[in-house]
Amino acid sequence: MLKPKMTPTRELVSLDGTWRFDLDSRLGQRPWEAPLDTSLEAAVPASYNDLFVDEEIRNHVGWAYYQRMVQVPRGWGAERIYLRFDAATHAAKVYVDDVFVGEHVGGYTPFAIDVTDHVDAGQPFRLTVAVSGDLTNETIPPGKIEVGMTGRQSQTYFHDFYNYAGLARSVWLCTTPHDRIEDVVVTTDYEGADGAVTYRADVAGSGSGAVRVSLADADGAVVAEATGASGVLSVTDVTLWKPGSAYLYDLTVELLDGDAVIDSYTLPVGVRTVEVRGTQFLINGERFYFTGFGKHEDTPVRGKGHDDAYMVHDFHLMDWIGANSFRTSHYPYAEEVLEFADRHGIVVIDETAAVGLNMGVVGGMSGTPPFPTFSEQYANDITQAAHAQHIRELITRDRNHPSVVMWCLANEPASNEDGAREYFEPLVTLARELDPTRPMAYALVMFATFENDQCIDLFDVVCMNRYYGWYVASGDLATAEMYLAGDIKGWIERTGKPIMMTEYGADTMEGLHSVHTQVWTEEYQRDYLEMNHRVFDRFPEFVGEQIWNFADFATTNAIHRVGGNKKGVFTRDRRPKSVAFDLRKRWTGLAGRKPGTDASGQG
Ligand code: BDP
Repeated sequence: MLKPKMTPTRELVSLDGTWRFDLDSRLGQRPWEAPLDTSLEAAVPASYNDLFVDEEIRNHVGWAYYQRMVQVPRGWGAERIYLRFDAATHAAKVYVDDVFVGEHVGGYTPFAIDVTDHVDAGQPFRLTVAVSGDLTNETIPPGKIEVGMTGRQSQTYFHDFYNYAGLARSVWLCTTPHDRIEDVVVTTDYEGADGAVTYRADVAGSGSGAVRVSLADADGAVVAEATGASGVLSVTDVTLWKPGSAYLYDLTVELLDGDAVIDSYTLPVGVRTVEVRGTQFLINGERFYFTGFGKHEDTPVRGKGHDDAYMVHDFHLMDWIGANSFRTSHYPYAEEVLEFADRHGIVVIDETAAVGLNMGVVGGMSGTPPFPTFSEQYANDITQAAHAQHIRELITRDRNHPSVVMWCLANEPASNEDGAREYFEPLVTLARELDPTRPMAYALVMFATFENDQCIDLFDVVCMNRYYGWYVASGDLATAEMYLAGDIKGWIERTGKPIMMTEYGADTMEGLHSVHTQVWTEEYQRDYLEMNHRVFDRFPEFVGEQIWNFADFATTNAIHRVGGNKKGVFTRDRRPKSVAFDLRKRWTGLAGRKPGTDASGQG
């Protein structure tokens, strides 16, 4: 799906700002048919939960209504007009005046609704959006709604981060011509100094126009041209997109009627390759070592609301500390984030919202599920279909980003349980059909061992989430070190695939110190990470380290969460804990090389 933007043939109006807001339980029947009877206003983009001082709103189960008036520009009479929601978490129903115009399920991918027949150029309309943050075993991510002793509904779920809901990303009113470019797909390759950009333009409307494409370099000079809805553009003396050294071309796709340009859209393109060969992860044929973090979209007050200021600051903190990559744990992030990574050469592991497909986590440290994860009761055919739809929407949104080097199809699923393989095999097939160029992974839960995991051979890279020295062997780093080394060795022997750590971390209360080995102190976070790194550096098959987490983040109420998850290297307001300075020493200057190795990857 193309991100809306201004082009010579397209316009858009931002609908961000404050909208009328209230909960379904406080509004009458069919609230979209009149101005919402409320004095509340919610900021868009932002999750609604932390905006107000109101527990009922914060923990609401059910629909919440957003509403505003929208003025359609008067020059739009001949255009196709659509609404574009960058995200509505987790489900939305949209009304124009009294009329229901469309809906979407899935909280982190965009959707568009054609409203050409419902609005008039030069006239205002009332836009109402109902948003639901509810999670059940048939949504991705899954959750459970229960009615407790008080008679109130409450939402539980199988991940620790707070289930923020609402219009957390921008909303737009946009135009395209009726005959239009609907989508563009590019893949890139190179041989020696010659680059190749393979493109396909999907056209919608009457279907009669011809397609013309041109590729311009960063100075705006056209370096290749072609006609036809698909083809290959050759780029002599290509400048590659590299981690830490981004270079983007601009691909302009035009739909023509004779000589007249009916539609025009420009897409940034980075030429690079990604490949897994043996135990190596290669970008442009060179061994790449991931340094960085699992992150969250999470800030005070906004919740999961996208914020350009935090985005820019987070990228600069990553640069300062020497991080060359991050994982979009545990859901697709705002498109602005991927565009920024494209422009600045940061490498992204792009993850679906499938977190919590694991009944084992309910069993605590025993990992014993109360009932099988892959069963009618929990992850069933409907869940799998929802997961497939998420994969479709993620890959079709993000496949043109050079920064994205791998898809992560799930976080910590019960890949050790029966039924996991049957559940995942068709999803991997689907993902590979949608994108045959990028490696696939899932982040492995600690209960899924090299002895009992049932899925790893379907995937390309072993991504381990491991907490030795925290949840296992808490406070005993000597024992933790032995467990960790044995675990990594086991995976190497079993798979012969590249291995990386996608999560390891220790909750740390900033300002807490001790001369003794004490969990939660800043010294323990340092010693814990040092121990992990000592082990990683022993294994040539090890291709990366992403610490859990970049910053502290909001969680549900839980007795082991003191004001949220505190495994951040930065606090929630982005102040460094002391370990940040140690990491900076380890990571800066590596330029994608494994610590202790030279440019050829030799130790
Ligand atoms: C892992 C999860 C992550 C949690 C982390 C933790 O993947 O979402 O936040 O544990 O407990 O299992 O800190």
